Amino acid sequence: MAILQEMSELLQKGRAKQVKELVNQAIAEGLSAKDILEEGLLSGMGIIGEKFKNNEVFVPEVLVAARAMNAGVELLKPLLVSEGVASKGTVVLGTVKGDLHDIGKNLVKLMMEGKGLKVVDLGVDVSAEKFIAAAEENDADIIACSALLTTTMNEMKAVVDALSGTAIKDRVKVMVGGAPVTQAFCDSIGADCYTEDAASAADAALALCTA
Ligand code: B1M
Repeated sequence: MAILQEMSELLQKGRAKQVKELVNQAIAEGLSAKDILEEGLLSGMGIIGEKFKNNEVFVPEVLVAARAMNAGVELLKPLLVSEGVASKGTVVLGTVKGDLHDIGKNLVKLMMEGKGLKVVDLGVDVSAEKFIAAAEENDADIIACSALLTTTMNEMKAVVDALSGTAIKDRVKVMVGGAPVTQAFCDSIGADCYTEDAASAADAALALCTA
């Protein structure tokens, strides 16, 4: 459908105002919210995510594309609820206790939302107890922890340890990431999944939720 292709292309260029106009036009033409979301907005965000992963675009381009996506999604939200488009899974996301860096975490959120996942963003300086409580409250599939400091990355072990003592331990996976985090660190603390960047985190989260 030409209008959805155009929407995807405008989103990739970060043209929020034009994306909103096209979303309104598509709704007026009777397209379903699900098709507008998946074939227009998420398709554009998916292409940006791939380009980001391959270093073809950088943080500023991702942020403007994400803003355009959010503008479009806002218009669709009421329709999506009434059409009953199910979320593909729920992720509780935050930057770990003692750590205030949130730019990467926010990108992870945008990319995950771009994959159709519901993200409960706990913000920064999130304790292990808060991660667990939010996962229980929101019936989450994944707890996703970001850390940018070598002094705070060990908080991720606290999250894994706290989860192991709960009733939800078998159905909730722990994902970890952030500049100092590595696959070896992930393995050493018993977390379920490490990814290097936001786009890979979104791919991995979707795979975990739909496995
Ligand atoms: Co801070 N800082 N900072 N800082 N800061 C770093 C991280 C540092 C490497 C700078 C340096 O010394 N070269 C250094 C850490 C050293 C270390 O521990 N090894 C550092 C330090 C020391 C500090 C303070 C201690 C400085 C001080 O006060 N003396 C202090 C700590 C405050 C605290 O958190 N308690 C501090 C403060 C700050 C600011 C507040 C000024 C600001 C943060 C603003 C904000 O986030 N709102 C800041 C910034 C901006 C940085 C740098 C310059 C940039 C970080 C960033 O946003 N990068 C950083 C140096 C650097 O990285 N070049 C630095 C862009 C972002 C897109 O990348 O967050 O890595 P990143 O996210 C990536 C991946 O890591 C991944 O995806 C993203 C991209 O796709 N990813 C995940 C992230 N989370 C993921 C989760 C996943 C998967 C992937 O799954 C769940």
